[in-house]
Amino acid sequence: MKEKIDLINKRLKALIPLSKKYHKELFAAANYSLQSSGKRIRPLLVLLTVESLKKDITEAIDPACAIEMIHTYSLIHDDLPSMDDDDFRRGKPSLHKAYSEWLAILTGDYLLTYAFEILSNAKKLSAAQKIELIKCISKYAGGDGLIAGQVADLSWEGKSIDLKKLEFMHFNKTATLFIAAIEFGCIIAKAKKDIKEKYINYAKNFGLAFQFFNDIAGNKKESSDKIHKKATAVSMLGLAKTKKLAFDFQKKALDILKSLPFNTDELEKITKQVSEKIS
Ligand code: GRG
Repeated sequence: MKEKIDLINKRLKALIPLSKKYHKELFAAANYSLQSSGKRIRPLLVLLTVESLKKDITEAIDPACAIEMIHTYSLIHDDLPSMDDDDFRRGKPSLHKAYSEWLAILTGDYLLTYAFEILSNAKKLSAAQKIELIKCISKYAGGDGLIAGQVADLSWEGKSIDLKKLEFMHFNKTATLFIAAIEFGCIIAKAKKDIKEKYINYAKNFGLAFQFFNDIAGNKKESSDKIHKKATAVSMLGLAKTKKLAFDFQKKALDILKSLPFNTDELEKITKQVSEKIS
């Protein structure tokens, strides 16, 4: 997996070269956020899906970077004072702290827009595949996807919510980009409809497991969720029930992988990794 992370990091760097133009700080800021200690789970999922479907990953690298840019934009905007107001991200000052609030907003806007440019220019993919990729990410990152999750998260802050609302938030804030990443892999590898459906179901379960494990890890420290009195799985269900649900979703994801007629060892590995620190 390390080789693939290196490929992603190298390409991310190449896609945003440092600039000497009047607005060079935009590109410096984008690099500041992108070249950090992110785990690169979503771009890895694109590459690992393509590889499991026995296709060359070369043409998947740019679409994988596009997803990482969209994820990074969402983190930059999430950290803003008007949203979660977080001073640190990926082990260093968040972008609005290191630069300025206005530049953080514009850098997020740039990464989101640039992701679509990268998808429309992706080499070796047909026009039909590029349209499919753009349709897919527009849906999962859009108003009924990632942004819906963020609206729910902010508007329900400090309020008591039911489990249905928590699931809505988790699904949209987290599972959507996991689904988009894995669907990207299926589109690039031209997977058949029934196979694609199985991969998407795997992604949904993995994404939900990831968010539940994230809530468990966040519960240990003075997290932003606690400061903002946000409902989390742990605050609503307690630690034991949250752990059970997290491991149930992870098991379902792993069972789906096992049912696929491909070598999914690497996807299995990454699915198991997310619970390594949870006992
Ligand atoms: C601003 C539209 C918009 C959305 C923001 C990303 C997000 C939605 C909120 C951040 C807070 C949060 C806990 C979101 C759930 C998704 C999640 C766990 C993000 C962190 O993903 P990792 O752990 O991060 O993969 P790295 O830094 O490793 O890439």
